Amino acid sequence: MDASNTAMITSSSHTSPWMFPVGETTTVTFDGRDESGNEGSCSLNVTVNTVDSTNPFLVCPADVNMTIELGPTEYEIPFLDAIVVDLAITTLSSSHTPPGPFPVGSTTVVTFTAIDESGNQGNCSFSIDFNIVDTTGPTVTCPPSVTEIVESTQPAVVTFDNATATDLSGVVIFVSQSAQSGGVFPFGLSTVTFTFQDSSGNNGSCDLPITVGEYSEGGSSRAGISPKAFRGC
Ligand SMILES: [Ca+2]
Ligand SMILES: [Ca+2]
Repeated sequence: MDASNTAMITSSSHTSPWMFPVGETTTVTFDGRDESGNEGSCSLNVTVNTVDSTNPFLVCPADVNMTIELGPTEYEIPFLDAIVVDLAITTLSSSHTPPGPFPVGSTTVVTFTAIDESGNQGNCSFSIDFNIVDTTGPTVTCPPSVTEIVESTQPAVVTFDNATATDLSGVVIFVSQSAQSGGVFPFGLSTVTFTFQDSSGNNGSCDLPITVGEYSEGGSSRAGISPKAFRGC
């Protein structure tokens, strides 16, 4: 505008509204002329600056709840990185690195953290749990096999030790044995079965061979027992 108050814009480098580029400075120029034909111009710089105040958005892997057999104290679990959404470049870190290993007896919470160039932070977490099952029966150890020598093909009283059992659960319950020590066993080969159970109801057993036999003619001593000299097997 000039002293005549009748100046007008004759042209401009940009018109309103104008889409200015982000992060750059653009010079806008206006040309004008008054009623006397005097021309003039002016310019201004337009700079569009961006502000990022939005936290990164993260999508974590799904929670892990894996069923495993009783035994291991830790287990390896592979998993993918979280998905990060942000308009700026972000850096991603995590509290744990796959595949672990991760402890079986407790819950592990894995947290991913993303930070954008403006320092805005976002995070997400997922958990790793193990559902422990015991499907394995106790390990049962039978006492040494027993051979009882008799003079004829008659039953014999046989004694033997008890079986022992172990289980990873730490609990073994005696269930049964098919014959008792000190009982009478028939001539020939018998089997005593010992059965134990763990706290999850799984059974384990062992079979104890009991042999009642006699020397055949020619057998002279217990130490001399052989398949050929000993009858009853
Ligand atoms: Ca951001
Ligand atoms: Ca078991």
